[in-house]
Amino acid sequence: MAEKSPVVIDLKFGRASVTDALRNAFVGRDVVDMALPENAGRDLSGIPYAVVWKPDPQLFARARDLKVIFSGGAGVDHILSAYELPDLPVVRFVDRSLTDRMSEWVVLQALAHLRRVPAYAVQQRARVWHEIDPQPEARDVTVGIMGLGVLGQDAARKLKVMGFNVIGWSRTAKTIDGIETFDAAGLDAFLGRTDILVGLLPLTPDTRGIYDARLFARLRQGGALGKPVFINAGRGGSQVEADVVAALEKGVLGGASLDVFGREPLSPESPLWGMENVIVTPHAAAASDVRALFAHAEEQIERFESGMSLQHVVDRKAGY
Ligand code: NDP
Ligand code: OXD
Repeated sequence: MAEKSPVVIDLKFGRASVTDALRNAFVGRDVVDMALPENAGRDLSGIPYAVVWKPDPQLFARARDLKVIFSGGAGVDHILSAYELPDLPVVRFVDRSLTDRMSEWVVLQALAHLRRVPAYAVQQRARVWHEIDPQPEARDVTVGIMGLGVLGQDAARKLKVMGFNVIGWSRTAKTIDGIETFDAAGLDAFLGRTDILVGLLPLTPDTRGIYDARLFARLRQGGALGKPVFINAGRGGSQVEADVVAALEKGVLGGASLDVFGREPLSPESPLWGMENVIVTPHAAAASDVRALFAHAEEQIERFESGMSLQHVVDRKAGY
């Protein structure tokens, strides 16, 4: 019998990464891994902690003595919008490695569109040697980030290092060195200045469908890239996919990089796969490092058990 309180995990991640991370995690605690067949019908009462990513809908009813729920990712829409959750603290995953990898993806996509990577890829397939003109610099282009939380702020700083002019928009006003920011009321002004729009918003009732035709029409036309570009790694539910396709077809958008989709995996029928100015990645911008996730949960459990406050607790009313 372990001397510390047990943990239940229900993580729809790659199995190998979970098994590997469990070897050195939660020392002194029993871990009930719901992916193992022998735990299917197990009594989950008396377990105070759950670490979950897209868990079984029955989990929260079965684990009725939970005290804290840990999200396996930075986003919490996978549980807040899909389950009748008990009124417990939900802690989201905030992690250096996840943040760094998201910023790598965002900077990569912004540079790819700046340096015409999709167009050169087409030329390469056709064995065409042709230098595309003009070649704007990062400093000629304004990247506007929607969502200035942990991920948005880090991406903003790293885009700035690459030379982009960076502005940002969030629900509440922010002060970030070297970056002009806009609050909710400043959306029009923000969009009118944006050449590359980066979506790093959580999915909530307020942000569902926010990237739609009306929004794309308000982005700056005729900037250094000619037409605006849309990059989204927040959540697919925030984009109206038909509007993204239409905006690309009509030339309201000049290109897009999409990591997230309303329905994942993206349907093989989606026109987005075949569009030459679109880069699609399979919700891979910043996957959770499972070892880091367990270390974060352990740290928060230690805090909780020693009477300190939990960190990164979700505001259930705001939805993130
Ligand atoms: P945070 O909670 O730290 O930041 C969220 C930001 O969005 C805040 O600036 C917040 O404003 C802003 N925001 C929320 N609602 C609104 C609104 N209605 N209007 C304007 N701004 C709003 O989250 P993170 O930065 O850690 O993560 C952001 C999202 O990235 C996650 O929720 C997840 O969906 C996604 N993600 C995607 C991954 C991938 O691999 N594709 C990996 C990890 C995360 P304010 O500052 O005023 O509160
Ligand atoms: C997350 C994600 O929310 O990977 O962490 O989408």
